[in-house]
Amino acid sequence: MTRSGGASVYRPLDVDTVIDYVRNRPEARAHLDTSGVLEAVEVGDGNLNLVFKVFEAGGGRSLLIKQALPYVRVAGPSWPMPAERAGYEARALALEHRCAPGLVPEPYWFDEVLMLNAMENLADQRVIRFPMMEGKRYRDLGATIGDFLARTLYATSDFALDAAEKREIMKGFFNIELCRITEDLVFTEPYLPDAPRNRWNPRIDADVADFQADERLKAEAAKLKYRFMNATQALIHGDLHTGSIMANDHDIRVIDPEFAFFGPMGFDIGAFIGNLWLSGASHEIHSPDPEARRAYRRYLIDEAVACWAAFEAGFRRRLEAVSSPSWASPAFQDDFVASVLRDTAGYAGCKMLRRIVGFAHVADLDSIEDLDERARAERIAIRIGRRLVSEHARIASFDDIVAIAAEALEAHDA
Ligand code: SR1
Ligand code: MG
Repeated sequence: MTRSGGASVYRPLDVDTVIDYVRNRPEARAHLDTSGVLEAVEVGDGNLNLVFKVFEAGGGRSLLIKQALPYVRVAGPSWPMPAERAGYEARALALEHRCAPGLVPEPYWFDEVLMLNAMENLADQRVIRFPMMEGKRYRDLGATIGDFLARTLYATSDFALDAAEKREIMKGFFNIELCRITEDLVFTEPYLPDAPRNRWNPRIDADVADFQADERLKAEAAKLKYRFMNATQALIHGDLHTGSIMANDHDIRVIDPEFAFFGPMGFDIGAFIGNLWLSGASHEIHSPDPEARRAYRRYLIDEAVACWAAFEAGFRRRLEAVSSPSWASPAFQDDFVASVLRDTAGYAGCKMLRRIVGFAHVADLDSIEDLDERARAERIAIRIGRRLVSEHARIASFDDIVAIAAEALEAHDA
C-alpha cells in the first residue's frame, strides 16, 4: 500500500481487504468513522464487477466500492475484459453528477490502480427490476428518467457544447471494449443462428429461427448498429435498463454508467422503454390475475409515456439556448427530435430481442421456471421487439410505440 492508502498494483479486493483499503484511504473519512469497527458485504448482482458495501458496525454510515475485474464476472477469466473500464465509469459518473445531481449516486473517488470507484451507498434503495417483477410501482419513474435523459444528453451534445469542447470530452470516452460488448451482444449475435454465446428457451426454437430468417428485421437491426457506432450525438449512459436504476418510494437514481460513450441519444431512451415492455411481457406470468395484470401494464405504459414526454419537454426547453445559431432552426429541431424518437423505438426493440436470444438475459423472464410459461411471455416480448426494430423508421409519435406494445400486451389480456 502507498501512504495514501492506494495499492501500488491491481488486485481484486474481498470483504476483508476492502475494509483495510477504506480505512487507509483519507477521502473515506468524510463518509465513515474509519477508526471504528467497519464491516463489508459483497453485493454485486451485475454481469461484470465486484460491488462492496462498507459500513460502520451496527448499521451506521456507509459507502460503496465498485471494482472492475479484469474479466467478465459472469463468464469468468475465460472472457478477459480490461479493468480500465472503471475509468470510463468514473468520468461518466462525474459528468452525470454535474448535469443531474440527485439523480445518480454521489461519486467520492476513483482509484486508477485498483480500478475502483467509491461512491454514495444507496442503502435504502433497491434495483427496481426485482420489485417490478412483484408489481411494485414507483411514482414518477418515467418522468424522473426522462428528466435525467434530457439533462445528460443535452448537456453533452453539440447543442450545449462548442465543437472543440465536445471533442475534448470525447477523448475520454472511446470505451472500445464495452462498446464491443454491445455491438456483439445486442446487434450482431442475436441475429446469427450459430453464435456460440447465444442461448434461449428451447420452447421458442421456432420463434427464434423465424426471426433469424427475417431479412427485413436484420437489415433494420444493421442500420441501428451502424448508427450506434457512428452517431456521436451525446455522452450516453450506454446500459440504461431497469437493473441500472435504484429507487425507493421517494428517490430514484441511475447507476452503473460504465458503458458510457458518445452515441445516439435514442439508445438510452430505448433501453429504458424496452425494459418496461420486457416487464410488461413478463407479467403475463408474474401477474396471474387478469385485472392486476392489466393494471400493471397500464402503469408501465403510463411511465413510458411520461419518460418520453419529460425527455422531449426538457430537451426542447434547453434547445431554446443552443450553443450555435445553426441549431436554432425550428424545423431542424423538430427533425432532430423526430429522429431521436425513431431511434428510441428501434433500440427498444433491439434491447428486448437480445435479452431473449443473446448471452445476457433478464430476471423478469428467466425467473419464470416453467419453460412453457416463460415461452408465453417471451413470445409477447419477441412480437414487440420485432415490430419496433422492423418499423422504427416509420414511427411518427410516441403513441405509435405505445400502440405496438399495447397490441401485443393486450392481445394476451383478453
Ligand atoms: C458481458 S456483459 C452483458 C451485459 O451486461 C450489461 O448489463 C450489459 O447490458 C451487457 O450487454
Ligand atoms: Mg451494469
